[in-house]
Order: sequence, then structure tokens, then C-alpha cells
Amino acid sequence: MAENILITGGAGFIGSNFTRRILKNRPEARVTVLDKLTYAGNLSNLGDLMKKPNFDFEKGGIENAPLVERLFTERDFDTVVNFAAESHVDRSILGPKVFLETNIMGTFTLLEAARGAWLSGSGSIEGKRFIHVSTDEVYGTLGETGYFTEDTPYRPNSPYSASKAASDHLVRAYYHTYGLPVITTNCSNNYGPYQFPEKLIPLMIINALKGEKLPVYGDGANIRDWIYVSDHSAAILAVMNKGQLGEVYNIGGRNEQKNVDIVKLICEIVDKMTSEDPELAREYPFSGRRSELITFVADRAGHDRRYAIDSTKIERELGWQATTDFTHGMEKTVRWYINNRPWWEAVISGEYMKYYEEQYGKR
Ligand code: NAD
Ligand code: TDX
Repeated sequence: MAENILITGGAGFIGSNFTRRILKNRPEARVTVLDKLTYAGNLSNLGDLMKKPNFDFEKGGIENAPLVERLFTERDFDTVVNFAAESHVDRSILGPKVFLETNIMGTFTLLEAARGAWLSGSGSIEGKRFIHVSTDEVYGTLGETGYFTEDTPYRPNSPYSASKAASDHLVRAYYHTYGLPVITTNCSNNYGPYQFPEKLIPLMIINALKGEKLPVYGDGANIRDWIYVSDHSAAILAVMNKGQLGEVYNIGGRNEQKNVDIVKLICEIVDKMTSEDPELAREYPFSGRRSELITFVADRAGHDRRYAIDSTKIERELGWQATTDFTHGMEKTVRWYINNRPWWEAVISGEYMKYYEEQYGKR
């Protein structure tokens, strides 16, 4: 029988990338995306996929128990991939409540629905999988050396990472208590097409194109381990195919970068692309070098200093590896934002401008 997959948060950045991959990779599968279409969710991220006969879109929240239960009853899912979340650290500092509602109560609601469908009455866990997509931020912060492994203790430092940590703990508990067939992945920072412009890389690309200030928090020396989004999707697919139930897999790019170095790289790429193309130079006029726009601003509260993932386990056990070179991935990403101006102009209107003013206005 063809697989029947529920993807939550599939209209967001990573979820839409994964949905595209799964529909290509498993043309027989029936795919349902459940997404609340918050400010971060956008149906245009799914594009033509919406027209496929084996694809269904449901608008709604993962914390909406009647809706989630109905979907499980009607559709008989065998696989759940849970991307749906409030995902931006700065927003979790401005207003944490919705992070608890979506990330904790939403994950709880999905787990309960899966338990009801798979573990009661005539239900069965045969061929079932609940994959929970999480973050390396649950592990807290690193000093100058060392890496996060699957055994690193949880020490979340922001309301966002605390809410993701709580959801990871619930997923773990449902495996140990009820035998729900779960797998958790903890990935490092993603970048690539369709990322919402509140995050470092798209924000800097768009501001650099427009010739606006590039706000780097603190001293700019915080380090993240960056992975191209399609490498993350490939890792989740490997986990879906070969992951062991009850296990955790760390996913990273083996690519540590300082924030300020990333912003400088974006400036160089934008300078080069605009200087080589007269039409682009007219669209985005700027004299001088865009790195002059870099502005050090007040630091993020509780700003984690360094993240770095040890992805040995998934590399060894599932044969997955990140393959996208960082400079090449960044060039592709900048080119995508240049080619998709209507997409980002639409998403940065309205609500986003209010957020931008609150986040950066006083910095
Ligand atoms: P995103 O903010 O771009 O997308 C989130 C999606 O979830 C949106 O489509 C939004 O509409 C939807 N959503 C939000 N609340 C919902 C709710 N209550 N019910 C249903 N849908 C809801 O996020 P992203 O960057 O694509 O991240 C996806 C997942 O991956 C998240 O769980 C995040 O914690 C995790 N993650 C992200 C990164 C990263 O660097 N972006 C790294 C590691 C893990
Ligand atoms: O304007 C900015 N200036 C700045 O210096 C922004 C938006 C960010 N930063 C810094 C903060 C971080 O050190 O850049 C770094 C990256 O920031 P974000 O893009 O906000 O990502 P981060 O906080 O590291 O979290 C991301 O990675 C892990 C995702 O947003 C999470 O969803 C994911 O779990």
C-alpha cells in the first residue's frame, strides 16, 4: 500500500523543502500538509505541488485536537513529520506564550492523536513512524571547543529552545511510556531559498540588496554551524528510511561560521553580482562596498555563543552527509532572493514591518 504521510508546518521554510523532496522521491505517497499559515507559512512556498493529485493541504493548528484527531481518523497516516513550530528566537524573547502553545501543546496534541490512532483498538504500530524535527539549540551553548552529541545534556537558554526542549522530552516520553514509534532529529542552522527574512541570512541579503543597515548583534563573533536546507531534508529522508525507533540523530553541516564573517560574505556576493549585471545595478543602486553597511547593535538577550554539531552518528549509521559547500550554497541563496523579489516583498509587508520596528527600531 502507498505511504500516507502527514507533514506539519509544510508551508514553512524547511517543511516546504522537505515536502518537495518527498513528492519527488515517493511519487506514490499520499501527502497531507497541515499548517496554520502563521506569518511564517506561505502557500506560495509549495507552488505547483498544490496541484498534485496525491497532495492535500489542511489549514489549521497542530494544537487543535479535534482537527488533528479527525485527520488521523480520516486519513490513516503511517508517517508523521513534525516541522510545525514557532521558530524565531528573537520573537520568543518578545512574546514567549505562542511558543509554548504551538511547540509544546501542539506536539503533545500530535502525539496524543498518533497514540490514539496507532496504539488503541484495532490500531497497530507496524510500519508507523513519528519523526519530530528539532534543533541543536536545546543543548544550550558551547565554549571555544567541543561539539553537541546526542548525549549532550539539555540546557536551553531561550524561550524558543526551552519550548523545543519540552517537545523533545514529550516525544521521548511517548516512546518509553507507550511505545509510540518516534524518532527525533536535532539540526543546526539552516539557510537557503524560502527562508523567512527575519532570520540572519535572508535579512542580511535583502538589506544588502536594498542598501540598508546590516544589524549584527553584539561583537558578531557568535558561531553557528550552517547547513543548506536541502541537505537537512535529505537527512530527514534518511531517518525516515533507515532511522531506528526511539533514537535521536544530530544533523549538522560541519560548517562553523562567525556571524560577522557570514555578513561580509553576503556583502561580497551581492557586490559582485550587482557589479557584473547592469540591470541588477540599476535595480539595486549602491556606491561603495556593502560591508560598510555593517552596524554592530545591542546584543540578543541570553545570546548563545557557539553551536557545533557532531553528526558522526547519522553519517555512520545512516550513510548521510551534508554535501553543499558554504560559499556555493550562499551564492545560490543570494541568487534565489534576487530572482524572487515578489516573494520577499509580499512576506515583508504588514505584520513583519511592525516586528522589524520593535526588534531593530531602538537598537
Ligand atoms: P518556519 O518558521 O519557516 O516555518 C514554520 C511553519 O510552521 C510555518 O509554515 C507556520 O505557518 C507553521 N506553523 C506555526 N505554528 C503552527 C501551528 N500551531 N500549527 C500548524 N502549523 C504551524 O520554520 P523552519 O525554519 O522551517 O523550521 C521548521 C522546523 O525545523 C521547526 O520545528 C524548527 O524548530 C526546526 N529547526 C529549524 C532550524 C532552522 O535553522 N530554521 C534548525 C533546526 C531545526
Ligand atoms: O539581525 C540579526 N543579527 C544577528 O546578529 C539576526 C536576525 C541574527 N543575528 C545573529 C543571532 C545568531 O547568533 O545571527 C545568528 C543567527 O540568528 P538566527 O538566524 O536568528 O538563528 P538562531 O537564533 O541561531 O536560530 C536558528 O537556528 C536554529 C533558527 O532560527 C532556529 O529555528 C533553529 O532552531
